Amino acid sequence: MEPEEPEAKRPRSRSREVAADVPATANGSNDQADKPPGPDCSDEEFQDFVARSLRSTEHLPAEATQPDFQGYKFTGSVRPGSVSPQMSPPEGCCLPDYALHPKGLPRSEFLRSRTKTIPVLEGEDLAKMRQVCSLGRDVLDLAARFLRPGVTGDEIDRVVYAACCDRRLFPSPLNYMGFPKSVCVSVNEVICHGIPDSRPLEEGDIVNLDVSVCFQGFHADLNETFFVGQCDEESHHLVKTTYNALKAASELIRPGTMYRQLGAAIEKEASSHGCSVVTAFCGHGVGRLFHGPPDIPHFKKNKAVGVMKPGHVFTVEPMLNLGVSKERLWPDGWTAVTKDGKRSAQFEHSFLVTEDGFEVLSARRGFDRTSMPEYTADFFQR
Ligand SMILES: [Co+2]
Repeated sequence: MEPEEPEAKRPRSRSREVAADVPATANGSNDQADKPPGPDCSDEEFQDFVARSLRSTEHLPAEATQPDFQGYKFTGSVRPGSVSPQMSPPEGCCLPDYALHPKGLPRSEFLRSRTKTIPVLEGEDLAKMRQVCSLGRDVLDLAARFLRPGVTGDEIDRVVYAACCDRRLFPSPLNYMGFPKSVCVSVNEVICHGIPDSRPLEEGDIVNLDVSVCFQGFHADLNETFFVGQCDEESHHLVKTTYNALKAASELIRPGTMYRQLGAAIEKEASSHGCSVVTAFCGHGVGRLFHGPPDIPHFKKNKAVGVMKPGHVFTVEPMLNLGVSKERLWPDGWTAVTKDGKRSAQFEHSFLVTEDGFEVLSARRGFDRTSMPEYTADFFQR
């Protein structure tokens, strides 16, 4: 990954105006800078934060784009809304190489993944990795607090963007391989990579928020699936099983475990509860690269290479479906949906391999980091 892009090379951006409404974080010039509203702030502070997030981007050009879905046969009931224009990178953060690339190509990933060597993080690098994961957790929790019926994906995206600006984070999905937004919002039958758009969340939806952020050259990656109001029993079953599949895999993380072993634990949990596992998307190494080695498939009998060693950092992010495991891609080139239109859920953590087990780098604040807590629907109820 290329470090900081020289200021002069940056395009004069809309976010310069956006930033005017966001507390300055440079040189401690603003008291708020050190303490942007966190996920546990008071209701009043939170409302202020949301209002500021939405206000700071409302002057963006109104014209929105919609890829051509004419004649497309949808597999389920979710329909795309319109997608507002892409934001410029937040000011003052360290940009990954794809941030300003015309097609968002991550050259560093192409170069380094050829070696297949899994980096070992220690010392200052590991400290930065811990820090970015905890900041990523704050961003996810802030966005999750905002969820309710009527909120649109686009509004969630603006809240995530503002939370990143406050913390001098680059939202990793922004322009990655051309992705238009700062977060993935995947509703119901959308498996992953849903583009935030004008569709309002509805009572009974399940929604996955996949937050990835970059701080001082290190990426964090985590996601959770939430219940919007009252959801049906099947959805509760799916979300719980998916969480437990990630937890089952986590229990194998320690030095000496082969990366290919995780898939069997996930698939066992899924199939014993009548769910299927998506095979098209994998967990991955994370750190200086948003996506690096190793690949971590979530299904049994996979051929993943590598053995866990202390200092390895990677994601596990199983996607489970109520119906078949196969997916289809929307004509927008991103949105992956289930082939039969039935619902899909996902959970993801960034894990560090320690001397005798693992640390959940993206754990919720106040929870033990050496194991995942037992599933509680309340965690995810909105
Ligand atoms: Co990931």
